[in-house]
Amino acid sequence: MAEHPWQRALLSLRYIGSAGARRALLYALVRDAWNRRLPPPKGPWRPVGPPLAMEALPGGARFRFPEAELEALLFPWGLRLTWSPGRLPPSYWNPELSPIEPLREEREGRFALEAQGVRLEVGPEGLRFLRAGRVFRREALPERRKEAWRHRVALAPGERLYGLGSVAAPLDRRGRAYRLWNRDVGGSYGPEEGPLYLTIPVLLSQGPEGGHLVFYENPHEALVDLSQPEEALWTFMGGALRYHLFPGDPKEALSAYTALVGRPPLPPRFALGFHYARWGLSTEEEVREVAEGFLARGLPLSALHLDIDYMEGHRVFTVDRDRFPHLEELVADLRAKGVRTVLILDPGVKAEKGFPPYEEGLREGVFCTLPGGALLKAPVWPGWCAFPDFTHPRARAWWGRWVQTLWRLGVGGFWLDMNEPAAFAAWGDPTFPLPTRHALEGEEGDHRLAHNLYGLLMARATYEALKGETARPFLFSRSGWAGLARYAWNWTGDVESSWPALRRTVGIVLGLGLSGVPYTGSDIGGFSGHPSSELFLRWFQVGAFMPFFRVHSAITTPRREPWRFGEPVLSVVRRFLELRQALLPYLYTLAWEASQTGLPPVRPLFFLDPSAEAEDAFLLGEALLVAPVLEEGVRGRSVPLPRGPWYEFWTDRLLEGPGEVQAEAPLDRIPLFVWGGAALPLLEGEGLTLHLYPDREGRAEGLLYWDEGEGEGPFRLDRFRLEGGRLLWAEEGAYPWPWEGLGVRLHGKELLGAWVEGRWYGAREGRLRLPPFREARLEVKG
Ligand code: NBV
Repeated sequence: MAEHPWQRALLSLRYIGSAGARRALLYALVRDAWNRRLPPPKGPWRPVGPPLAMEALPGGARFRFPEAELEALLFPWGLRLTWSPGRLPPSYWNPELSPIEPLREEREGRFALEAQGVRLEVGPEGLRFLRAGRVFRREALPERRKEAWRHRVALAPGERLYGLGSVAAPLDRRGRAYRLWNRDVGGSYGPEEGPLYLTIPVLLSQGPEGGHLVFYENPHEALVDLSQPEEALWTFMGGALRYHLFPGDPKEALSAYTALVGRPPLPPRFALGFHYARWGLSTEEEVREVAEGFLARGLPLSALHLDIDYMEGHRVFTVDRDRFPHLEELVADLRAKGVRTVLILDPGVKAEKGFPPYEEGLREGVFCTLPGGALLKAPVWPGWCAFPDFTHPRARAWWGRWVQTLWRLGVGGFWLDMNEPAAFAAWGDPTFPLPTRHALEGEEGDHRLAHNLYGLLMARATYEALKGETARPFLFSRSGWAGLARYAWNWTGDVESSWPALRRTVGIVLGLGLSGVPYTGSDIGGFSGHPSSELFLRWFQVGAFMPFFRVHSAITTPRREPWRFGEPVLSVVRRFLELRQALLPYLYTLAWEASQTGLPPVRPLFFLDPSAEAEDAFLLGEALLVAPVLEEGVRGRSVPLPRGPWYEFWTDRLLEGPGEVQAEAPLDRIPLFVWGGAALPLLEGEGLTLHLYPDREGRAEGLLYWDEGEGEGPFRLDRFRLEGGRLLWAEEGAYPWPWEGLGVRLHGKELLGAWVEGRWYGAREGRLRLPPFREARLEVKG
C-alpha cells in the first residue's frame, strides 16, 4: 500500500528511474515558479446581494443582483442556471433542446418561473426548485471571491448523493469533501484517495422529497464539501457558475443528463469480451506466447493490449522495430484468431530534434505553450515532452492523422493514458503549470480552465480520427470529464492489489455509471502489487460482470496470466470467461440500451429499491444481481435482495425479496441472482438459448439486440414475452436471425415441450430447441 508520501515517492522512483527523478525535481521547481504567478483567489467572500429585477428572456428570465446576474432557462428536461460574471467553457456538449416558455411571477422582491410542473423561486434568501409542488432543491444565493464562486445547497436528512466521477470513497458521497481536479495518482492508490483521474461535477441526489441530478458546466478546479450534515458547499475557482438541473428519479435524471452531455455510442461487440493487458510485454515473442497461452487453454480472449513497451524509447507514434519487427503480422495473426490488438497512446511527444511527430507538431503549432510563447516541456516516459493542445481543432486533426497511421497497422483500438494531463513532478501537482496557454477553440485561456477538459478532448481527437476509419471506434481513456462516454470507455487506473481496494472498485464503477460514464472496470488483480490466488480469483469473478473486463498489471509485479496461479484458479477463470461469453447477447443488449438512454449496464440496487444502500452488490441491467465476494476467506455472504422473486443463478433456488438472504460462495462462484420476470438470452455453444425465469404469475420478458458486431449494417431487436404459458416472439429490424432456431429453458418448473404451429417439440431433460416462431405454447409438468 502506498500510504505515505515517501512510500509513494519510492514507488515512483522504481517506475521512472534516477534520470526521470532528476527531471521530476527540475520540473517541480519550474512549475512552482510559474504557478506563483497565479495564486488562488484570496479575500473575503462577497454575497451577490438580493434580487433586484427580473427581465424576461425567451424560455426564462434574467435576474439582476447588486453583484451578479442570473440567467434561468427552463427546458423540457429541467433548468439551466448561469450566474455571471465569469466566462463559460467552450460548448463541448450537445446543443440543448429549445427552452420552453414559462409563466413569470413577481411580487415584492420575489420572483418565480414555472413551466410543465417545474418551478423556480428566487428571493432574497435564495432559490427554491419545485417539481409537482414539492421542493427538490434549495440554494442560498452564491458568493464571489475575485473570480471564484461558491454556493450552498441545502441537504435534507435522508438525502443521499452520488457521482463526482471516479472517486475512491464510499458511494454515497455525504460526510466528506472532494476536490475536482483530474490527477494521476502516480502508480498506486488504495480505497481512500484524493482526486483520481476522472472527476465530474455531477451529483445525483436521492431524497425523501424526490430526486434530481445537478451538472455544473464548469471545468475549473472545484471543491465539493459534503462534510456538513445540512448543506453542500460548492466552490469553483473561476468561470461562470452554470449548472443544469434534471429533476426525477435516477433513471429519468441520468438519461436527461446524458442526453445533454452525450451518450455512449454502441461499441464494437469484441469490446465486451475479455481483455488482457500487461505493462512489460516487451517483445513480439512474449505477446504471441501470452495469446497462445490463452488460446491453447481454450480461454476466450477478445483483445490483447500493448503498453508503452511497443514504442521506441517510449515515444508516442513509434514502434520499436527491434523488439516488434513484424507488428503488422502479429496484429493480423492475432486478429485471424479472434484477438484484437489495442495500443496505448500517451499525449506527451518527445521534444527531440528530428523526431517527426515533434517536428511536424512544432511546424503546425499544435503544442501547448507558456505565457510569452515558449513551448511547455514536461518530463514523462520518453523524457522531456511537448504536449498537444487538444483544445485546438488543428491539434486534434494533427493528432488524428498520427493515430490513423497506427490504426492502419490493423489494430482494434487505443488506450489513452497519462491524459489528466500527467507529468513527472517530484512534489506537488503532477500536471502542467497553471499559466500554460490553451486555444480553447479560439477563445484562448490557461490551464485552470483547460485542465479537466484535456482527457476529454484527447479522447475526442482520437475518436474523431478513427471515425474516418471505422464505424465504431474502440478506445478507452484514463482521464476525462462530463461527456467522455461519447468517445471513450474508461478504466479505473492504478489501483493497488488489496482486498479493500477490490471492494472499493465496485463502488468506483457504480459511481462512474451514475456520473454518465457507463463503460469502465478495474485492473483485475490490482495494478500495483501481487494478488494472492484468492484475491485474483475473486477480482476476476467481479470483473466478469463489469462492462470493461480486463486483467492488467504493472511491470514491477510478477506476471499475471491466469495459468500462473495454477489450480483451482485456472478452472474457475475458465468458468467465468465462459459465463461472460454466454452473457454476451445480454450485455450487448444493455450496450444498445445505454446508447439509447445513457443508463449504465452496472447499476446500484437503489435503481430497484430506493431505500437500498448496499455498494457491495449491484445490478447488471435489470435481470441480474451480482453479490461479489470482497473479503479473504469468505465462502458465503448475505445479499440484500430488492423486491420480487429472485432465482439463484447456480441452483435455481427461488427466493423472495425484499430482505437479506444468505448465499453460498465457494471459491468457484459468487452469489448471482436472476430477477423473477426476466427472459435472459444466453449464448450456449453455437446457439442462443432463452432462459425463462417466470414471476409469481408465470410471466417473463426479455429483449435482445443483435447485429454484425461492428459496422453500421442492419440490426435486429427481438422481444420475448411469456404469459399464460404462451411464449411470444416479436422481431424488428432487417438483420437475419443468426442462430439455428431458439433454445428454451424454463426455470422453476419442468418443461416438457412446446407446440409451434400445431407441431409438438419435446424437451430433453428440460432442454428444448424450437424453430423460429411467433408463438409457442409451453407444456410444463404438474
Ligand atoms: O504505461 C504504463 C502505465 C500503465 O500500465 C497503467 O495502466 C497506467 O495507468 N501507466 C499508467 C504509466 C505509469 C504508471 C506508474
